[in-house]
Amino acid sequence: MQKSHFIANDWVAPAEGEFIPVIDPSDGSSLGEIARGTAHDVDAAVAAARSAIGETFDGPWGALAAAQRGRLLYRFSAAVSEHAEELAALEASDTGKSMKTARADVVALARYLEYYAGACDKLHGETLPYEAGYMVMTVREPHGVTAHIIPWNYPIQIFGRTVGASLAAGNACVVKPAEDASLSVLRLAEIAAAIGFPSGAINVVTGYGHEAGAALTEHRGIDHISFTGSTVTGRRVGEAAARRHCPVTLELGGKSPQIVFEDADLDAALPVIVNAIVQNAGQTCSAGSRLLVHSSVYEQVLERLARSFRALRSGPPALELDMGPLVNRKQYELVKSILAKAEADGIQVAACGELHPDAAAAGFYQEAVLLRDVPHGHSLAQEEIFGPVLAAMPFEDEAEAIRLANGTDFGLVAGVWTRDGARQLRLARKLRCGQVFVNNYGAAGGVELPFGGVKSSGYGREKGFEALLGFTVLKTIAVRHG
Ligand code: TXE
Repeated sequence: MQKSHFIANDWVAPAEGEFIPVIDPSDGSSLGEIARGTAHDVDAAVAAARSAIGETFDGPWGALAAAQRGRLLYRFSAAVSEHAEELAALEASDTGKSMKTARADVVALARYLEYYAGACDKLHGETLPYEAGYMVMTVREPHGVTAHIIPWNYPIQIFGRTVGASLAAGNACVVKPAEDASLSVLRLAEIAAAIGFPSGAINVVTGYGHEAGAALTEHRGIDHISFTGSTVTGRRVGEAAARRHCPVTLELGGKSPQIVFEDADLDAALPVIVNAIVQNAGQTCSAGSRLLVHSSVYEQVLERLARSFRALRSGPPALELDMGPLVNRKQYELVKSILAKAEADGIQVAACGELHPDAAAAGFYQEAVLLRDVPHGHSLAQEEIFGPVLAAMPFEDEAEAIRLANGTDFGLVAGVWTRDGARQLRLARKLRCGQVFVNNYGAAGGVELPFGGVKSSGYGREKGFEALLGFTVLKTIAVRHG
C-alpha cells in the first residue's frame, strides 16, 4: 500500500517524491507508506481549498446554500455508516486500538457529521436595537480555509468534530493527520469526494509535523487553525498563528482527576473509573489519570480496583480485549521510562493487568498499571503519561480534594463521585477545567457537549454548537436608512 495526498478530490503524489513508512503497532510489521508532505504539497492543498471557497465566497463550495451543505453532510454521515467496518478495521490496524473502540469511533464520527449537518442552516445572526435611523444586524460567516492538525489517538473522531464542524460553518478544510495514523482520514476524504463534495472542500496532506504541519500552520492562505496534540507542539502552533494573527483552537490533553468521596456509590463508580483510564490504552486526552479518594474509603477502593486491574488484558486489536498496543515505539518507550522512574522513586504498584499470549513480542503492548500513594508533586501526578497508568492518592476533606484536583498545569475534565447534591454543585463550580462529570465520566462521549480546556489544556471549544461558532466570524452590518 502506498498512499499519496488527497487534494482537490484526487490522489496527488508528494512534490518531492518521498514517503513515510506505516508500521502496524500490534507486531511492528509494515502496512505500507504514506506521502511525506512538504511546503509544496501544502501550497497545492491550500490553493485547492481557496478556489473551492472563492475570492468572495463565490466558489463551488463557498456559494453552496447552507441547506445544501447540510444535505451533503447527512450523505457523508450515511456513507460513513455504510463503510463502518472497513473504516474501523483501517483505524484499528493503523493505531493499534481494539476493534470495539474503533467501531465506537466510527459511530461517533457518523453522529458528529449528522449533528453538524442539521446545524448548517441554523447558524443565524441577530438584529440589534440601536439608534433611530439605523438597522443593525450580525451575520456569521465562515473563516474561509481552515487547517486541521490531528493527532494519532482518535483520528476518526477528531476529523468528525473539527472538520465536520468547519464544513458545516462553510469553510474549506486542509487536514494534516498524524504521521502515525493517516489512513482513515485519507479514506474519509476519498469517500467525501465520491458522494459529491466539490473539489477542494476537503484536502488531506500527510507527513511529519515539523514539515507538513509547520508549513500548514505558517501558511498565509490559512484563516483558522484547529490543533489537537501535545502542549509543546500546541505552543509552537500557537506562536506560528500569533505571528500572523490567525485564530487558533488548541486542545492539548490533561491530567484529569476522578474524585471519590466517602458517600460515593462505589459499585457504580469503580467500573467507570477503570474504563476512564484504560480506554484506548490510556491514550485519550480526557483520560481520568489521577484518582483522588477520601481516606476513609481509600483502602477499600484500592483493593477493589486492584482486582479489576489484574483482570485487564492487552492484546491484538482483532481480539477486542480491554486494550490494544500503544500507537508507536516512541509512546511505548515513553511509558516504559515513566514506569521505570516510578519504580526508582519507590512508588508502589498496587496491581497490573496482563498481556494476552497472542500479543506479539514486537508489538508495543503495555499492561494496565495501578499506582498507589503517588505524591501530589511527583511527575506521575502532574504530567500527562498517555498510557494505561492510574495514579491514586488519598485526601482528607473536600477542600483538599479541590486543591489537589486543581493543582496541576492542566484543566481539561474532572469526575466527581458523591451522593451529596450540594457538594456536587460546589465541586462543579470550583474545579478549574472545561468539563465536570458528576457520578459519571465522559457522559458517553456526547457530541453535543462542548469540550476543551483551561490552562495548559488549551483554549477554544470543540464539539457541540460552540465548536460551530468557533469556525465562524461574526460580522456586524449597520445600515443607515434615516
Ligand atoms: O504529539 P504532537 P506526539 C500528547 C501525549 C503524547 C505527546 C506526544 O502526551 O505522549 O503528546 O505525542 C503534528 N507544527 N498527545 O509527538 O507532536 C503532528 O504531526 C504543526 C496529547 O504525537 O503534538 C501530529 O499531526 N504540527 C494529544 C500532531 O501535531 C505539528 C493527542 C500531534 O503531534 C508540529 C496526541 C509542528 N511543528 C498526543 N509538530 C491530545 N490532546 O489528545 C508536530 N505536529
